[in-house]
Amino acid sequence: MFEPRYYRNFGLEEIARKVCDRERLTIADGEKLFACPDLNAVGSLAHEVRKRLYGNQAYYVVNRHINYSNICVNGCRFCAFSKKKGDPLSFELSEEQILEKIGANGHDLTEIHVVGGCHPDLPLSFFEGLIGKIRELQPHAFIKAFTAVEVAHFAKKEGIAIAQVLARLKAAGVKMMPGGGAEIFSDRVRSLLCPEKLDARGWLDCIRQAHEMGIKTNATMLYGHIETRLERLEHLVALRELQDRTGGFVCFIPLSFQTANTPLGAMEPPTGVEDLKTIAISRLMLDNIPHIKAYWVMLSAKVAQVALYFGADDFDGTVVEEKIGHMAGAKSRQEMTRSEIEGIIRDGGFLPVERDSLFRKAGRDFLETVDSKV
Ligand code: V47
Ligand code: SF4
Repeated sequence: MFEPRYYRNFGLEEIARKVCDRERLTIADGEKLFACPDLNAVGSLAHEVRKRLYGNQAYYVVNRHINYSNICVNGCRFCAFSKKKGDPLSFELSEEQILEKIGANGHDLTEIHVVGGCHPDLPLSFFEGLIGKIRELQPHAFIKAFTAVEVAHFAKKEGIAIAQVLARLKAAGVKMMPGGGAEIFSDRVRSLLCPEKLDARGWLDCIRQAHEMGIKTNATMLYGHIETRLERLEHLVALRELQDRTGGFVCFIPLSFQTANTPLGAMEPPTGVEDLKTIAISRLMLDNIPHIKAYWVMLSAKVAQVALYFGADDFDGTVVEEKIGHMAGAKSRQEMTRSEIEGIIRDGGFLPVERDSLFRKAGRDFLETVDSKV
C-alpha cells in the first residue's frame, strides 16, 4: 500500500497521500476514483482505511426484519415492494401476526428492524402500541424502526411536528432508526423517480432532529438507476456534512438497485465492479461515519464477502424475511444463520464479530472505542 508508483499509474498518487495522511477527500477526488479503470487501486485504498479502523474484524448482527405493510401512498419508480390498498399483492400485518413472527425466534434476536410503506390509515398510536408490545415480548432486543420518510409521513398524517413523532416513538421504545428512504438526494433524480416522497432536505432535517434527540440512525444510498456518479458523490458529501454537525450516523449502507418488477425493469442492474467501486469510494469519502455495510440481501452473499476487502466492515445480519429487495428480484436467500454468516466471514479471511445495532459487543461500549478512531 502507498507505493506511490502504483497509484501514479492511475493519477491517484495525491489521493493516496491524502488517505495515508487522513485528509478529507473532495468531490473531485471522488470523481477521479470513479474514473479509475483499476478496481484494485481504488479498493486497496479503501481496504487500508477499513484495516486501520477494524483490523481483520468483520461485524454481523442476529436480527429480523419486519415489514408491517407494503401499502404506500407514494409510488417510487424504483420500488417493487409498495402496492396500493386493494391490490392483490398488498399486505398489512396485524399486531398479532407481527408478534407471532417475532416470537417464533425472538429469544435469539439482538435487533428487530421494523419498516413499511407510508400507510394511508394506520395512526401513530398503532405504532406506539406495537413497539410497546414488541418490547414486552423481547425486552433485550434493540428496536430499530421507521425511516425518516415514515416518520415525516406520521407527522403529516397526525398534523404534528416531526420532533413530536420522534419523541413519542422514542418513549414507546424505538432506540434507533434505519437508514432507508434517502435514495439519492439529487432533486433532479427525485423529481423523476419519487416526486411524492419526502425530499432530500426533509430527509436530512428529520434525521438531524433524531440525532439531536439522541436517536442514532443509519444512512443509505440507492445507486445504479438514473443517477450520475457525481450525484452519488454529492449524496455522500451531504451525509458527511450532517455527520460533522451531529455525529449521529452509525453505519452507511449502499443499496444496489434491484430492477425487476419496477418501471425501470428494462435497465441493467449495477455490475459487481460498480458495486465494489461504490462501496470503496463510500468508505473513502465518508471519513466520519464509522461503519460501511455490505448488505448481502442486495449484493448477493458472494459480492458482500468480497466487499469486506473493498472498505466494508459489516455484513449485516440474519434478516430472516426480506421483501423490499426480493420483490424487486433480489436472488439472495431470505435468511442466513449465524453460523453461515460466520463461515462466509471466516472464509473471506476475517474474524467474525457479533454486534448489536450500535456495534457494541456484549459487556463493553464498542462504539465509543470505534468513534474515537474515526
Ligand atoms: O428505503 C427500494 C430501498 C430501502 C429498492 O438501516 C431498494 O440498517 C434496491 O433501507 N432496489 C430499504 N433498494 C432497505 C434499507 C435497509 C436495509 C438494511 C439495513 C438498513 C439499516 C436499511 O431499500 C428503501 C429504499 O431506499 N429500495 N426499492 C430496489 N428496487
Ligand atoms: Fe413507498 Fe418506500 Fe416504496 Fe417509495 S420506496 S413507494 S416510500 S415503500
